[in-house]
Amino acid sequence: MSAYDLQVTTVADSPLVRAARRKSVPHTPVWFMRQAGRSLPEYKRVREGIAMLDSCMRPDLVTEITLQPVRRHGVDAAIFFSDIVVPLKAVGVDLDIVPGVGPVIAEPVRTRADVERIPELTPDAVSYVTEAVRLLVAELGPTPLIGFAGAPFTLASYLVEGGPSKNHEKTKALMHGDPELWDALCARLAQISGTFLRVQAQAGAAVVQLFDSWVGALQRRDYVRFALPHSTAALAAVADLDVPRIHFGVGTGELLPLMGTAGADVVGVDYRVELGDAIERLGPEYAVQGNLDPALLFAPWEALAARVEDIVTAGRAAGGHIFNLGHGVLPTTDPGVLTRVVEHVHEISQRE
Ligand code: 1CP
Repeated sequence: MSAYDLQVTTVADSPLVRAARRKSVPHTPVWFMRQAGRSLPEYKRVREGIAMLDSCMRPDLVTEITLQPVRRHGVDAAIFFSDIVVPLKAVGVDLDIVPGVGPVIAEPVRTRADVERIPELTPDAVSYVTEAVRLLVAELGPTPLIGFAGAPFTLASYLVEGGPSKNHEKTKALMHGDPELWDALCARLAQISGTFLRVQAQAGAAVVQLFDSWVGALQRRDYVRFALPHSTAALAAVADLDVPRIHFGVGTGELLPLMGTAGADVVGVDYRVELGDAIERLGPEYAVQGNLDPALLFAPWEALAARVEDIVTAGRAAGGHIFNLGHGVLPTTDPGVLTRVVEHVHEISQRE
């Protein structure tokens, strides 16, 4: 721990929040998407016999699981343990998270009547989220908590396809076949995601991230017409709160500057784009987050360390850089390697 770390007494002054605001930092802040979960033996122990969605509704368990990677790795942020489909479950959509598969929807959404059956989200419906965030903020002290939600396109893909999809064909058929119905669905999803973000921010989350994981499946013009307005609406739900907004998707090299215009302070970059190229495409008004290939955590340390150094160096060209993976931690990752990456990022970014 450096002298600076000892002085950090508020979340607003933490390296993560400062980087998101493009202010100077004592070291490059680092956290990992999907840092809680199956790569950790302590996670597997506490989850034993408890279904994923049930665990998300238990504030004691959510608090413990969210804290596990912070204790173990010394990351610069916690991410709230939940899932992008939790608010859909909360409004009454019949869905389950099937181990090894992901979210599965009992009755996929394909008609106007299906869309009209999805109610708006009210904060009362996710009171367990408010409770868990409050518990966490008290435990975390100056370490910021990141709240999150799924973006309308990605949520719509699960709802329309009925589960995880490679090609998003039913989603695209609906989008192009009945744009009005598509907009009605996504407007409702933007309300749900926006409220979910707002609940977390009002309970004390210091930063929010909107995940549009699968939006890289769209061409630019389709992104502009069918996804961007709805992501903008979701992020606007927290615009009046003092929380920096991170926006991330996979395979979004073509979309990065557009994603910034959705209302992001920080644009998450996936590992398929060189970080320096992403920074050039985005320009100086955004901070960036990323973008180590999660599969490189399986490479020999020398190769991995060299790539970590390249990313830290490239990140200096941005107004703010938050080190992360270019997508989530893979389940078979050695957690010891993650800890070593955190230490390495901190060490090399302090050496100025
Ligand atoms: O540390 C953390 O980040 C944990 C919290 C977290 C987050 C941020 C979970 C727990 N899910 C998510 C977000 C999430 N969920 C996203 C966006 C991030 C990303 O792109 O990875 C997406 C697309 C989902 C949907 C989802 N939920 C999937 C992917 C399925 C697909 O389409 O390929 C899966 C496997 C889940 C289940 C899930 N969510 C979280 C966990 C720990 C699990 C596994 C639970 C289990 O199987 O018991």
